Amino acid sequence: MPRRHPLSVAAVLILAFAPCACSSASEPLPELPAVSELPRRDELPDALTTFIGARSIDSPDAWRDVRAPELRRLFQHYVYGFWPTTAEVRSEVIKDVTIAGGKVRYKHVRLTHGDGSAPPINVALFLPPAATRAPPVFLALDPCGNHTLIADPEVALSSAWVDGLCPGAVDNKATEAGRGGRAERWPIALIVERGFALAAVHESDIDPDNRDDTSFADGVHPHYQVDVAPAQRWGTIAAWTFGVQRVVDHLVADSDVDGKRIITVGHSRRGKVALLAAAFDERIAMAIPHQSGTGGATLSRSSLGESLFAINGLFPHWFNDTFPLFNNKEVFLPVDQHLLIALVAPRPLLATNGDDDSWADPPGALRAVEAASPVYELLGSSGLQKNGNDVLLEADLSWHSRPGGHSLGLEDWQTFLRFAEHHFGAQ
Ligand code: GTR
Repeated sequence: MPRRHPLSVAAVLILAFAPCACSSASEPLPELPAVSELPRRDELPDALTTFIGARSIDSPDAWRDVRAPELRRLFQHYVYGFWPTTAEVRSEVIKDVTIAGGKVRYKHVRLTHGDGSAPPINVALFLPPAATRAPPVFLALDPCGNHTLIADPEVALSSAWVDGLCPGAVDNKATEAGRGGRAERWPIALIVERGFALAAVHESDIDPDNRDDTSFADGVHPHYQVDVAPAQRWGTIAAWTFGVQRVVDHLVADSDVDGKRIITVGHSRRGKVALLAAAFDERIAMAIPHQSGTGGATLSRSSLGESLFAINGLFPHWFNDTFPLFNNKEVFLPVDQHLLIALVAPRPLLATNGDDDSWADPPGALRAVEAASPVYELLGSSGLQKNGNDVLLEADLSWHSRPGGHSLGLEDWQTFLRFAEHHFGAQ
């Protein structure tokens, strides 16, 4: 029998708005040119020169006050779309028990947000059962539901839309047969044994990954009004980022985790979100985008891997309706992805890769972290550190590639934990 935690009484907590270094969706952007009027830039846009006025950025204050806000606006305007800056979040503890033979504490927290009309976000918090201090927490999206992360009947079965390829999926609904179906990607017992927590969220609670989103029909989109032109509306990656920020709203107020040591981690399309959320929200202390590829940690200007033409064609709902105008015209982008990495500086960031995962373009991600490093250095970090071709894993800004292809597994988590332990100390 699982042990019921003394705090298991359903408790509702209304979170105060935590200060958030988020973008403002309401600022007018009249000065940003149409895509057809942008200058060609064959080289990567320089991190330390402004787009407007070509001003040189030579101090941390100038970075924070001028260049970083400009970059966030450029990324929202030309790539991801604008999402709501804040929303009121209410947290309800649905269950708090120990599972996995007493090795893991599972706390199910349900978040409602905004006017309460949007679907709730179900957070599965997996915690060390006898922590003497609040643990750092990995925050991650998964496509198939929290019940697929560990085979335990205590974990709530998702009621949100699931892709037909998810374990146990029947007619795009989760079933009991899917329990633990993705457990090999999530070594929960190891994560908590090393003194970390994991906050997992089914991405469909925020926005189902389907093409309906081009009409903004499902997920969070119809529940929030963002006052921007249609071409700058938020796509699914921005919607997921908005949802991750609402989970951060909860985590910074939950005394069971260390709200000052939140790590966004994600694989592939969810790696894009792990990076974007950290770039826009300084409450996130570390980012580990894993095999995040195009629109993530690799360069749009890279000729390797997935092109903008491919990603915008296959996934028209991921970005805003301006980004496809750069298909085969990447050199006209006023930003590139090294600048999204730079927005995380000086917080630790590790871009992980697989040697055979050429679609996600590991060399392009290495070029991106190299080009972001001057911003880390400006902000007092040593940035990327190399010895010849070898990248020091433990540096504040790092890149790693292991043998193998496009996957998430135990070896990757060993790398994530090594990086996190180095920066946060063994727990
Ligand atoms: C691919 C897509 C990539 C990556 C990947 C994934 O098909 O082209 O950008 O996001 O899906 O999420 O697994």
